[in-house]
Amino acid sequence: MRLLGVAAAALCFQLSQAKTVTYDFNLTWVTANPDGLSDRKVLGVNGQWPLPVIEVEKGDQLVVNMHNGLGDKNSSIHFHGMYQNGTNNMDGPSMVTQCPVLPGSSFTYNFTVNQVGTYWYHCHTDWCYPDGERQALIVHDKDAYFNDEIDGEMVVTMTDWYHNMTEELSHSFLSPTNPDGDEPVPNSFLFNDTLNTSIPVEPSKTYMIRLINIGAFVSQYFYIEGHSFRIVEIDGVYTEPTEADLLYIAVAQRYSILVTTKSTTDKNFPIVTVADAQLLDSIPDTLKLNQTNWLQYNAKAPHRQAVLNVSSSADLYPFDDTKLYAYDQMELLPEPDISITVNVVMQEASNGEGYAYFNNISYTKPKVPSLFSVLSSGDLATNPEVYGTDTHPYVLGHNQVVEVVVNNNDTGAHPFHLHGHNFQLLDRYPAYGKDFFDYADTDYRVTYDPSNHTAFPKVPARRDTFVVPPQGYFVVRFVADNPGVWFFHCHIDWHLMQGLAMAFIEAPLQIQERVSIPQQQYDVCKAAGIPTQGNAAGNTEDYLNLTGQNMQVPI
Ligand SMILES: *[C@@H]1O[C@H](CO)[C@@H](O)[C@H](O)[C@H]1NC(C)=O
Ligand SMILES: *[C@@H]1O[C@H](CO)[C@@H](O)[C@H](O)[C@H]1NC(C)=O
Ligand SMILES: *[C@@H]1O[C@H](CO)[C@@H](O)[C@H](O)[C@H]1NC(C)=O
Ligand SMILES: *[C@@H]1O[C@H](CO)[C@@H](O)[C@H](O)[C@H]1NC(C)=O
Ligand SMILES: *[C@@H]1O[C@H](CO)[C@@H](O)[C@H](O)[C@H]1NC(C)=O
Ligand SMILES: *[C@@H]1O[C@H](CO)[C@@H](O)[C@H](O)[C@H]1NC(C)=O
Ligand SMILES: *[C@@H]1O[C@H](CO)[C@@H](O)[C@H](O)[C@H]1NC(C)=O
Ligand SMILES: *[C@@H]1O[C@H](CO)[C@@H](O)[C@H](O)[C@H]1NC(C)=O
Ligand SMILES: *[C@@H]1O[C@H](CO)[C@@H](O)[C@H](O)[C@H]1NC(C)=O
Ligand SMILES: *[C@@H]1O[C@H](CO)[C@@H](O)[C@H](O)[C@H]1NC(C)=O
Ligand SMILES: *[C@@H]1O[C@H](CO)[C@@H](O)[C@H](O)[C@H]1NC(C)=O
Ligand SMILES: *[C@@H]1O[C@H](CO)[C@@H](O)[C@H](O)[C@H]1NC(C)=O
Ligand SMILES: [Cu+2]
Repeated sequence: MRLLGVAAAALCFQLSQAKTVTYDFNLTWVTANPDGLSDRKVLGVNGQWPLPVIEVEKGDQLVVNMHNGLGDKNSSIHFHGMYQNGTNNMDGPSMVTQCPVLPGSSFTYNFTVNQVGTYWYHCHTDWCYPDGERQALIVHDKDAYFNDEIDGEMVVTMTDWYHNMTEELSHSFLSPTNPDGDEPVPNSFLFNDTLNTSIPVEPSKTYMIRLINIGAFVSQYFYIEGHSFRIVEIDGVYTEPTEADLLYIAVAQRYSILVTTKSTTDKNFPIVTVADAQLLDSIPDTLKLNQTNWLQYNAKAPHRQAVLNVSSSADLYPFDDTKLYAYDQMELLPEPDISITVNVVMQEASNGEGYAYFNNISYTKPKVPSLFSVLSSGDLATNPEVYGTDTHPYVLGHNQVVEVVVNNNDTGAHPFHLHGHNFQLLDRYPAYGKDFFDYADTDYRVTYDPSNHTAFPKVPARRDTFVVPPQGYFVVRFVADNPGVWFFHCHIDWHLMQGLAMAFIEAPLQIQERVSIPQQQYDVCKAAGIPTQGNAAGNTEDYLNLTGQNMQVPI
């Protein structure tokens, strides 16, 4: 009780200097046609789509009152990149930290934003964000080191786009007719949820452009004809200002760039995005991979389509984010207390469907959200068995240095995201560029050798989503200083559907001390018929008896 009093006093102090920013989100279906090719049902907010950009400042309390008015679809919201330090129950992934919010139920997200930069928010229940429930979340920073240099800022999203509902596509995707797990091929690619956008600019000014790939699947190359730029932020982490002219932006990644405009206004310049065709199993004739939008100096001047002088995406050599050193100079973390090595494997299971595995486990939802298992299991919470075998749980000790090595046995690149943290990138192979593509086409695979690796950088790049290259590896580290259940998963939504995920149960005894669940969240579970106590099998008598737990399809 006394401790609570102290915490409340500290909070009041904080609130006195910051404000509460409240959004009321009534989720409803609306019709949209952003590519001009097909009307479709999209997941809107208060009858509108695209969704509102959430804008806050560091220190603000963000409150999103979400009501599920969809009638026929479950939902939730994940605030991608937010640490949710002390508010793990506001993180959003269904069956990890909360129950799915059924039609007619409401869930209030409420947390303090103690970080800055470019983020996004999206549905995290049964693959619903590709249906439209995703948008930018910007945390403005009065103290950003580059503020003096910029005359204006803007946010631009990019995404793949499907004409069918995700659920409909999932039926043919996870099916014995698709044993290789070929991902549905998008129908188009959007630029800020539309096409043919002209971004008006003035001459001799510097703009910050916040770029976010809010897609379900496909990475995109980005460049602006005739302009280079400086990268200053990746995923909420300021970088040393770094000159570049071509980016590779995987789904969930963000880049803030400073673009200085020319002094003349006679021409407009194509802003070019190119979908990474390497990820696609087939490319229909109707699919336009290259998009032209414009940096518009002069509305009356021609808006010319870009002419790509490359034959395929393999000829593009994007800036490698391994080399984006963190501006705060945070040094390489020390030798890890725990090192976890997983191998990414995509293969056909015994039922003929294509699944994805970390080692031999394909993530399978527990019967009780893992956070609720932590909160109800007492001292047994430190025992990974409580969380079930196929949630692939790792229990991390408070403040341990954690290393994760991901070896990729698959020929595709995968962007891996960790909730509740960002991580340092120590090593990655092969580098962006030609090898990155060659590796997708050969039988050659390279796994990380801890006794023979290139020197780790003194100040590594840090972000919350890193790409593991085709048939290569990456090595990342983070400190377990944020008690919570944190999902670690491939951000390609199709691959998450196939089980390419695992759960870090970070400092469970500290979670029990810090996290409390508002009554409304228990009500949401009750409405969903999901228990809020027990182990992964829902057993409240014996937390080590997992009889009846959900299991993956046998390999
Ligand atoms: C949400 O929107 C629907 C459709 O407009 C409306 O029927 C419903 O009353 C709204 N619910 C809330 C809680 O605002
Ligand atoms: C974009 O421009 C192209 C070429 O001018 C045109 O065919 C297409 O309909 C436009 N699409 C949208 C959504 O404005
Ligand atoms: C919503 O979640 C509940 C509980 O997990 C489940 O039974 C139901 O099938 C889900 N509804 C939809 C439309 O997916
Ligand atoms: C949000 O959380 C703060 C801190 O716990 C609390 O004071 C406030 O009442 C909450 N607001 C809502 C709308 O739940
Ligand atoms: C997508 O929708 C179209 C039109 O309704 C339908 O013909 C097609 O079978 C659907 N595709 C998939 C993969 O579900
Ligand atoms: C992109 O879309 C968002 C949301 O609709 C809007 O707020 C923003 O201004 C757009 N960006 C540009 C550069 O037009
Ligand atoms: C993209 O641009 C390249 C280079 O001009 C061209 O070869 C290719 O056909 C384009 N692809 C599409 C789908 O427009
Ligand atoms: C493509 O054209 C740009 C200038 O328009 C040039 O800088 C670049 O080197 C060219 N790339 C190739 C592969 O020719
Ligand atoms: C890796 O992939 C190769 C080729 O697909 C396969 O032969 C091998 O068994 C895989 N290794 C593992 C550990 O799954
Ligand atoms: C260490 O790695 C390098 C580069 O991959 C390789 O050429 C070399 O043979 C390796 N050395 C040993 C002892 O494995
Ligand atoms: C979480 O908060 C604690 C202080 O309560 C701090 O030591 C830790 O660094 C924070 N972690 C993150 C990821 O913000
Ligand atoms: C484990 O739980 C199941 C029911 O959930 C029960 O039937 C079984 O007897 C229990 N096993 C042990 C060893 O207690
Ligand atoms: Cu993936």
